[in-house]
Amino acid sequence: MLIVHSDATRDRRTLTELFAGQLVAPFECPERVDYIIERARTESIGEIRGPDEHGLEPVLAIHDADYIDFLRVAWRDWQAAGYEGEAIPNIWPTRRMPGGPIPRHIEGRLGYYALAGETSLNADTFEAALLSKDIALTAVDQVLDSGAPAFALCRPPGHHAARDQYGGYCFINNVAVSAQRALDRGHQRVAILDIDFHHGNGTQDIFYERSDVLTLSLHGDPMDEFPYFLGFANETGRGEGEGYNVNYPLPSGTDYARWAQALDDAIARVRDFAPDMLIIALGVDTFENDPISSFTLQSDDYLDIGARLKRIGLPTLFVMEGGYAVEEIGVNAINVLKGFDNA
Ligand code: OKS
Ligand code: ZN
Repeated sequence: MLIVHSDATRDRRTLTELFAGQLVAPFECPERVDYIIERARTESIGEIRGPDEHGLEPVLAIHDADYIDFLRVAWRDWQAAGYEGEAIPNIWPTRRMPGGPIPRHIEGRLGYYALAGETSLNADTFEAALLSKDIALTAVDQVLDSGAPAFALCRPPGHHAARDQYGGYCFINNVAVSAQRALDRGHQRVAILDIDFHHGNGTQDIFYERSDVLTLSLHGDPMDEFPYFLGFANETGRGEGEGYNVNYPLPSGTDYARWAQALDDAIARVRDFAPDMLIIALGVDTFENDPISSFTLQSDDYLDIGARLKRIGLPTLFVMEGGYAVEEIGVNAINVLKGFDNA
């Protein structure tokens, strides 16, 4: 399978994540990609190529222009305010004060555009987000041109990013931008199946009122897990999109037997939809040793996941999302691709 990768993903290295009341070294770190690419080489998964620049047009087909402008200038404005740490939001337009204008001050704008507070911005963030979407777009173009599967080794991830919000380590929604690209290049229907431990809230929200993109997500029950405020089973789409969003919230401790039942149900829904292309939001934070998640999948289970996805029989794009058991992330992510290729 073709892998799209860039060493320049290493250039996003924030120093801080707000976690458990402390600033810690971010879980979403450059070494994640090192382990995956090293494993891809050892296992001879296939050609590894760099991304092509795709510009902003495919991004603006999904994200609001004012949001992208904010990402472009956020670090400059944060520094201009005299702040010395990395940029972290600390106030939000919550239930009791929604509806006002977008603030002028960077502190207010951070809260306006952030959906959560763990993710720091620094001088490298915007470029890193652009590189990540170019990796995804290069990979989706390959699938569209060849029909063969591809893996976009994106970093930072994307599935929490909404049309005008960042958070959960995500800035540009790589799977959403890729799905829209496929539609703009002539596809009628695309399915996005999110198997990351966390609910793909951004992806759901972006396509919630549309019937040309079926969104499905298997994830930790938002009653107990990030992003807490979206991802429930009764969220099935709205208007034209009614019936085109499917959530599988699963309890803490979910093992592979239970998880795979949900996967098989999701696969049946994908088949019924009969899309032209399948996009997998591939997180491996479902792994038993993941430091911030609570499912118990084991490394061999990822081979079986890949095999089940292959049997759907669709042109398939894999896009990297989460996974923080860094030393095992290479084995787990590459096992999905191996399982797919060998089925
Ligand atoms: C708050 C938890 C932050 C979790 C961010 C989730 C990142 C991820 N301490 N999304 O798929 O992996
Ligand atoms: Zn995740």
